[in-house]
Amino acid sequence: SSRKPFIAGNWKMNHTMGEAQAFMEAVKGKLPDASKVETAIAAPALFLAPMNYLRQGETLKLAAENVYFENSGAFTGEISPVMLADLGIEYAIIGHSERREYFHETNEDINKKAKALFAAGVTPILCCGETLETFEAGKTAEWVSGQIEAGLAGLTAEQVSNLVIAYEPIWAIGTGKTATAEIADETCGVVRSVVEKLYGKAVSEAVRIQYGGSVKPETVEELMAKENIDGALVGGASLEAASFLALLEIYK
Ligand code: G2H
Repeated sequence: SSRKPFIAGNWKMNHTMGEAQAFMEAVKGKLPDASKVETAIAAPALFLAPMNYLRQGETLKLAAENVYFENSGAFTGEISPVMLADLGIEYAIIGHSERREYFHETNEDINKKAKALFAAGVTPILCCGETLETFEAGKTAEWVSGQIEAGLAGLTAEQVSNLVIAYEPIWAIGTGKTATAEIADETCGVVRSVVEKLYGKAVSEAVRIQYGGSVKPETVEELMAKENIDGALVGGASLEAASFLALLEIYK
């Protein structure tokens, strides 16, 4: 496809600032050509400002792992889309399954976050995915379609063209069980067909859909070769610089 692959790390709640700095120093000058692949790290909010400084001269993009949907005000502990935009942070993950599960985020919250991010000029990475129970009941397509429809409600075609969606089957997250490339591709195809139904062919062909869930340097090539998979959202295998660079080896 004409979509540029997008490999993003998701550090979750890991690393110290010292470790983050060591990572940034280790990837310096070693990222593949940005015309072949887009790369990003989603890091704890606390590290984003220093990482933004440390990445100068590199093509690495930065992402927040979460954001609130208001731009300012009495929301103790939250960070806003305009704060991210002001620093030059390009992306924010929204609706990761861990936030849905442990922090009770709803599709409605996630939709508000998507709108607020676009308004501020930050691109959302909207996550979706089903539990093992839903997968085994054969209800993956229905479940993921519902999450996407609710997450996209009220967004414009132009916004959705620029959006990144990450399909992460919950049963494959951090468990070492990667969905087979066929299953991952099939569900990413379902996501693309929902976008087509809502916004038409051109938008569905522009939207980038990542796969996430135990992606490793050994599995990335087969996944990225699939028609509907445009990138990866990688947790564990993005923490160490050597492993992150190994994920990108196929684009050297
Ligand atoms: C899925 C993924 C990153 P991991 O949550 O978003 O993590 O690659 O460790 O399964």
